[in-house]
Amino acid sequence: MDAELQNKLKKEAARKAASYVKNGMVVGLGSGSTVKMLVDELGRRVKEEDLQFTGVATSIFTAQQAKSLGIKIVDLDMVDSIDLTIDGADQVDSNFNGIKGGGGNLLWEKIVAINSKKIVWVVDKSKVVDTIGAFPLAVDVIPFGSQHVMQNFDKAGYEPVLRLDKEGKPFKTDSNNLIIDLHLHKIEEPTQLADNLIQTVGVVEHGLFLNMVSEVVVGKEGQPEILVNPN
Ligand code: ABF
Repeated sequence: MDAELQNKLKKEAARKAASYVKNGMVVGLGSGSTVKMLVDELGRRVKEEDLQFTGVATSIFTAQQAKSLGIKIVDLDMVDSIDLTIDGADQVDSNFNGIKGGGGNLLWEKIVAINSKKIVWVVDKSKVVDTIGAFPLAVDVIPFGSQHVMQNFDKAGYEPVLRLDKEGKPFKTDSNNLIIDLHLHKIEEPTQLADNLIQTVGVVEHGLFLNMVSEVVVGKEGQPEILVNPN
């Protein structure tokens, strides 16, 4: 899919999801380029429709973007719960299992997600797959002892790669952690893998979001398609 079409489909999904936000809501705002379009649309609604809601951001970038558009942003610990979280995803399968973390924000994204009553993902159709795994699986690890975690993953056959930033230095998350990307190609047993990863000492969180999402808004030619999780 060419970049222009992909952006068009992302924007349509983002616009559709933005319509879910109502006055008075506490809304989790995800990360990534699709959510960037969502936040732009919410900012337009704040300005033109006087939409009033409270945002909880899943990244420093999202918080800064939202504030610059006049959206009220508070820390997660300032709210009892989140009514609706809208986030992006790198892949999602028919069991509503997803891979997130391509942007390195999976830790805050998952913390916000587990404190949300409803989770909606906005994706373009290229993200919807039969089996997740072709997209590298991000794992958030603390720097202390991370080389030993890498060796552990290597022995397990996960093909780990330490994520680097644009200057070739180890990428740092908003919590100053590191990201190890696993190249698994196909993840047939995501629950087992998630258990293995989270039990690895030094791992803070991983990018498997299993059966957490309530709805997926899929940008495709014509109207966006809404996939509703029956579970
Ligand atoms: C974020 O959105 C990440 O979890 C995920 O990697 C990213 C997808 O980005 P994009 O919308 O740019 O494809 O939530």
